[in-house]
Amino acid sequence: MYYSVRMRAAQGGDHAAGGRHISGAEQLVAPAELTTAAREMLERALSHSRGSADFIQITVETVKPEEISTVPLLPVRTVAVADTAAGRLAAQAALVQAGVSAAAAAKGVQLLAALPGSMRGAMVLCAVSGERLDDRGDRGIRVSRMDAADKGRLIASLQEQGLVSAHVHEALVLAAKVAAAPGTVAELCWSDDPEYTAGYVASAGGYVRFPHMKDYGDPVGGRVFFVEPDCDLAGLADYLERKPVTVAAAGGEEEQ
Ligand code: WAQ
Ligand code: MG
Repeated sequence: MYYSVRMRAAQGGDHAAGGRHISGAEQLVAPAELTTAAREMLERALSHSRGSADFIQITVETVKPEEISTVPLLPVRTVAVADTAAGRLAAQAALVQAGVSAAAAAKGVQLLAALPGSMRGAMVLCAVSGERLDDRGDRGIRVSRMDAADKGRLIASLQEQGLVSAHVHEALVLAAKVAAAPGTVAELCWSDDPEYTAGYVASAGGYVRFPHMKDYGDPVGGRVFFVEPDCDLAGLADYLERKPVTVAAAGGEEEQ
């Protein structure tokens, strides 16, 4: 048996009552890891650089092993960019490379850049027209019920590549689930943590990091999922929010 452990934290009350998003996290853990996972999420919510949370919700649910499917880990590449403007341009090029139209790629960057505050989930845009397709407002779609099949090994292999921040392995897990989803073409993300300026473009072809996607100190980040024009949005949301997924290196022998 496994547990899905999820956390969301806000300032000024519950997100649903207009609270400002502070932090969120999701893991799939074995029973022996449950209390540690929940404690670490609580600690993260209470000591976040985005501010102090006055609403924290931690949800724990059982997941049957037979419900969990495995998706491939994406290869990681970092593209050096001089500053935010260069990072956002390079990200647009990577989106086009992944199959998003130039207009939709530009629209995605513009929409994230223009956000007045961070959403707690992602917006969904048509990869051809750039039109926003979801009706979730600033809630967006929050991907959940996913984790690395072998977190220790993933973290160790990222460390070998000089990538030590938890942001990277958490984002890689999320991006792998999104890239494997039916109807997605690519994803664009940059962090909402004011001190973390990196972002990425991911698709089934890989995870491309850009060290500067926003200026240091900027607390607004977000995610855009670009989807095929005929994408079944309800099916996509159900998969992203509800389907338990572990992420494993292709050819890896991670235990389930
Ligand atoms: N599902 C959908 N959207 C999410 C989720 C989720 N589970 N978690 C976060 N978001 C959205 C939400 O709008 C946040 O404001 C935004 O993404 C940023 O979230 O390779 O740290 O957790 O160096 O701040 C990327 C680069 C780091 C990592 C991403 O995102 C690297 C990051 P954060
Ligand atoms: Mg954050």
